[in-house]
Amino acid sequence: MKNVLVTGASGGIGTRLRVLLKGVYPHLRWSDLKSPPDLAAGEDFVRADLADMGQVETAVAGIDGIVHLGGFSVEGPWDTILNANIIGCYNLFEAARRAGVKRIVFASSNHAVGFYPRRRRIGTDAPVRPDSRYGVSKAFGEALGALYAFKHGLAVTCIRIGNFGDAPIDERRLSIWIKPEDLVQLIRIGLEHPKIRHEIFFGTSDNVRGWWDNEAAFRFGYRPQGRSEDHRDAALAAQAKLAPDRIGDWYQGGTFCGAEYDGDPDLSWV
Ligand code: 15L
Repeated sequence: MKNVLVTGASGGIGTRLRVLLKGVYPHLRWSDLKSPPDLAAGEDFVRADLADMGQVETAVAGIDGIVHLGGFSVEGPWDTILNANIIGCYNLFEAARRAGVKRIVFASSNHAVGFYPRRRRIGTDAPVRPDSRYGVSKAFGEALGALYAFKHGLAVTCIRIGNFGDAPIDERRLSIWIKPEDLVQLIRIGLEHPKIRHEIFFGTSDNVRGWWDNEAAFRFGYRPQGRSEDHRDAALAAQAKLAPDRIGDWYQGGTFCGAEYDGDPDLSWV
């Protein structure tokens, strides 16, 4: 990979990647709706609204591989999700195909499967169970990725990111936390491994409380370095300050599941 585009450059993960990916690829281009405030001279930035195909085409021109972080990163109104995450994701894949881009790493989310109870361990072969319109948009991106991989020959890697940060911030995040460097490892597998067609990985570190079987990622050489248990006391102390959430505490997706919930009050059989 010579020319790599990262969308969502101004978001939390994008901001961190601007540091962690420095020097990894000969040419990095960054894109977002608004320019990062600390953009350095010489950094290649293209402003693009993902909902505008023309702007996306400009952003992907001359690019070999894309890390697609762009879009709306939490639950939102349907119009917002539709434009940023559904139309935006379609525009990105379609513009990439037209431009001859070879690889896409798609930032999916744990919220594509958030409605599995925490007592269940799931692999990437479990059917999606989105916990929000946002989660549905991530399942859509994974499906779109499969279409472009198998029909058009792109190499697509979908990373169901758990919670990205320097440390897990509560009990749920002890199960789903990913250390920034571990996410970089997964992204690099997606951009560089010779045997990728369409893969789904869980974006999680080495968490003994994890709910996910990440065998697919391990097969491609992923060796996470972060261990959430090293941060257990601080995370549990933070958890103790949170109010109980009957639905959110039961399901893997947490508060995304409890929000707007008017489903079955009996959780014992799910
Ligand atoms: C996500 O997908 C979000 O982008 C992030 O803001 C967190 O809410 C994370 O999931 C999480 O589940 O902790």
